[in-house]
Amino acid sequence: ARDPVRVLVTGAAGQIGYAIVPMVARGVMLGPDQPVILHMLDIEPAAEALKGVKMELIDAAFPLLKGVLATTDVVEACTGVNIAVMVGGFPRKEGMERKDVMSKNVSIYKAQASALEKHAAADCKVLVVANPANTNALILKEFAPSIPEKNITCLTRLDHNRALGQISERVNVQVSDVKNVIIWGNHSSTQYPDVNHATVNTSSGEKPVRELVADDKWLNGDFITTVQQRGAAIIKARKLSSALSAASSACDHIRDWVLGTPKGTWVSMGVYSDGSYGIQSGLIYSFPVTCEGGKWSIVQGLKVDEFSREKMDATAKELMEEKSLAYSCLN
Ligand code: NAX
Repeated sequence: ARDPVRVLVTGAAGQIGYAIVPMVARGVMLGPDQPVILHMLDIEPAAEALKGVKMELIDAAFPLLKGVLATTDVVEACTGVNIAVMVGGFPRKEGMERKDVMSKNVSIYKAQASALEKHAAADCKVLVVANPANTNALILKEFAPSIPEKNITCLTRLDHNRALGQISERVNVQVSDVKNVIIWGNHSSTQYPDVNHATVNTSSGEKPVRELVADDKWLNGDFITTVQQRGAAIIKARKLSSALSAASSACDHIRDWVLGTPKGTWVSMGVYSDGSYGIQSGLIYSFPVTCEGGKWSIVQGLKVDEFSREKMDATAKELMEEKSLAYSCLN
């Protein structure tokens, strides 16, 4: 039998936490043959609720779940973990300044970076979900210098999946027949959902989305804003933010990273920039990536038109601003 993989979920008593832990325990993240041990971290005010989640995990009798740790101790939570899904963070509350929210998250991610660096497994893969996701991941990377930068990523797969969903609804095809959309940049409303290389699998072969939709006004307008604003639309409808789709996409992100992307398909991941596509190196920026053998690589050589260039640079600019804001919080 395989050794269990230890999966850390921070903010595990929250909404996304409650949605993702059963997925991990059922093998949605790492496959149906991979046993797991869950490490759940939350903060003191949520300690009771976290205990309740642990009770439910035990009650669900998941065959793959070989152990559950529920703790408010960061060191205990991080010890020996192979995968870290960072969902915990400080949410923006009404009337709060951007800088105050940033400052809270910078101190959380700085502390958790050190705990991961000291106590996680050497090859630990990190996915930051909590907002501002790209910048929290950047802080984590800066304060965990011994974790390879390739192992620190943030979630834009939800945006990617939202874009696939919009195309599938519009063209009236199965979502699994749509592929190779791209989310460029920040997981924020400046992200650029790009369909220029996306295709749909039809009975007469693969067709470009641009050819099938044949409505540039929609593709360059409402499609983009719908994907960018989808989070807000869900909050408006549900009075709560998206949790099941975020949890599911986080599983997709880790699964593809660990087990690989299908041939001919790429996905979007927030990863540190090596300067590809002229994006300032060191930023955590969402790129199209393929994964193989537990490693991602940025898809190279895609044509970028002027419309795309402008949008890719605008979201990079926002990330540079977030980076300076985050650094100003460190002093
Ligand atoms: P909740 O407020 O329901 O849960 C957050 C949990 O984190 C709470 O239980 C809280 O006690 C805990 N927490 C706070 N500080 C912590 C710390 N220092 N260590 C450990 N746990 C801590 O929020 P939820 O709806 O679950 O969303 C979680 C995060 O995901 C938010 O930051 C949210 O903005 C972000 N999202 C990111 C998405 C993405 O695609 N990247 C999409 C969904 C979501 O909006």
